[in-house]
Amino acid sequence: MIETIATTPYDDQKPGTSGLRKKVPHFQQPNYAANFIQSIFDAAGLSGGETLVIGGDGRFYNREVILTAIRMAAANGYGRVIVGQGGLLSTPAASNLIRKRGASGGIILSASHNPGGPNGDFGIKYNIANGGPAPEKITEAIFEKTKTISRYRIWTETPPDISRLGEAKLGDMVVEVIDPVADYAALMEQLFDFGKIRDLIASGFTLAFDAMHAVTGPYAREILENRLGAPQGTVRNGVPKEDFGGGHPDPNAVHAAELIGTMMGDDAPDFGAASDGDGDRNLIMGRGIVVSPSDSLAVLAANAHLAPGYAGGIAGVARSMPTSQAADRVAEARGIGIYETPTGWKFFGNLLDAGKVTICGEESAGTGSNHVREKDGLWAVLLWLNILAERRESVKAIMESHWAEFGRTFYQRHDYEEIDKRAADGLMGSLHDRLASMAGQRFGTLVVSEADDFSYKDPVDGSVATGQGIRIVFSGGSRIVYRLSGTGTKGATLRVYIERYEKDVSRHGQDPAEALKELIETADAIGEIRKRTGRSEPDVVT
Ligand code: G16
Repeated sequence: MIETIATTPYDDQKPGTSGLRKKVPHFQQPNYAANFIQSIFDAAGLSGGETLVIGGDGRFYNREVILTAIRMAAANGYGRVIVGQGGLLSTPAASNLIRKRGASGGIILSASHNPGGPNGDFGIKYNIANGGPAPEKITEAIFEKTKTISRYRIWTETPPDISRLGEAKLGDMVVEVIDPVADYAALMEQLFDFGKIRDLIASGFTLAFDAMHAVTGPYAREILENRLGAPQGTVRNGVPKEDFGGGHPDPNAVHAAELIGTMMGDDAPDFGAASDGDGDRNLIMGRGIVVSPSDSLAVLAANAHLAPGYAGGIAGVARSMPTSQAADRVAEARGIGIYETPTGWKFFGNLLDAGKVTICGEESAGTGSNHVREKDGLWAVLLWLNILAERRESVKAIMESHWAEFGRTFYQRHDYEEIDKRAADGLMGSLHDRLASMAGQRFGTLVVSEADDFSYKDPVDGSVATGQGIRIVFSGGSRIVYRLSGTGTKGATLRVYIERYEKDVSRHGQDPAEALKELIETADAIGEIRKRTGRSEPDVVT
């Protein structure tokens, strides 16, 4: 039976870079999740009988919200919900299912790489029929609905058991519980030469994958161990846990330090990788080398044709603005399109749908292609493995020859986490005020050639996004970018992105910190970071 429950609005349900993210206790306030889900359904313009995909990364509170979402879907006229067994679906697997099954959308419960548990983070994201994150005009419409919501609809009966595969009914709606891995693994087999990768592994090539107790564990075990023949134990931390084993499922230098340590050791495997909470991010490493996400995007763009799914070449590449320009150099050399978008995978959707680009990537450890409409951690791992299986060179050798051909773009991102929100806004506001007078200013050997606040006009639908980060470009092409994160749940996080291009091969071996020293000092001088935030060091450098 449909029940209509009276509710009152919350004023803080504006989706950020990737959906609504808050602390678990915040989501546990009365009707907080239900208000947001009803607002999604109200903004979606349903005509009845649609299919909805529902899944999440298995974090604490996942199951409760999934059961609520199923009951609300039944009461709002959906004809079918497709749910991952136990409520699990990685973000790319959900994107694939939405596309494959012709769903009108999907609800993905995740706070990505943020920590989980009763006091950790939680999130709700809505994806549209192309499988990708809802674009801004839809997230804005959802936000508008949250401001005036006065009731939500929910089915009174309990939904079927989501831990058992199969179909059952809730009212008129079918609840279909599926194996979360099967369709995704089948898609990967279509894109990559599993036979060649199997041969590589059988020849003694060694690898380690850290699933960080998050959602990719079952996917990586099935694909890497069962289908590609990597020995059991290749996948570490492979059982998803509600609190990610107390860790922070972010594949970066701080939180994947153990695997990075292994990869830098004498008996390191040939290849190492890690993924995040919901399986859309990736970290790629070789023996003695960590590949920066911006470089990984460039290498994948230059070598994708070696995998069967991209044998015809790629149409173009897109990267978020703060991502280094390494991929631009590949695109220029190959005569293919290159697009610079704001941060957020949602900005790639139109370019992918229109066939303007095949591969996209972001400095925030995300790469993906037109196979789905999300970034995809295991996809990146498999494309790297397919390239390694074809080239039979080490990761380090591949990076060195890439830099020799295209030049090296030294790159770092400095994160200042949980800083005072007012100090962060003051810092950005002051930069903004000084933009007009910036060109021509000299800082040591660096001269500012242009400075702006990045805005983007979507070439497909003409929509405009403004205020997407302060860009300071120096003559010679070096850049400093300042942005506030849109995914944090406490205070503000300032991200400072720093890059410098180096053509001279004899200088490619430098330590990035050394190669970027002058720019790093200049970033503090221009941004007045120390003075305004009281911080002398970033919390994380990636
Ligand atoms: C999300 C978005 C990405 C974005 C990243 C970082 O990733 O999907 O497009 O690059 O956040 O955003 P910010 O710099 O605003 O924190 P995820 O993996 O958290 O969903």
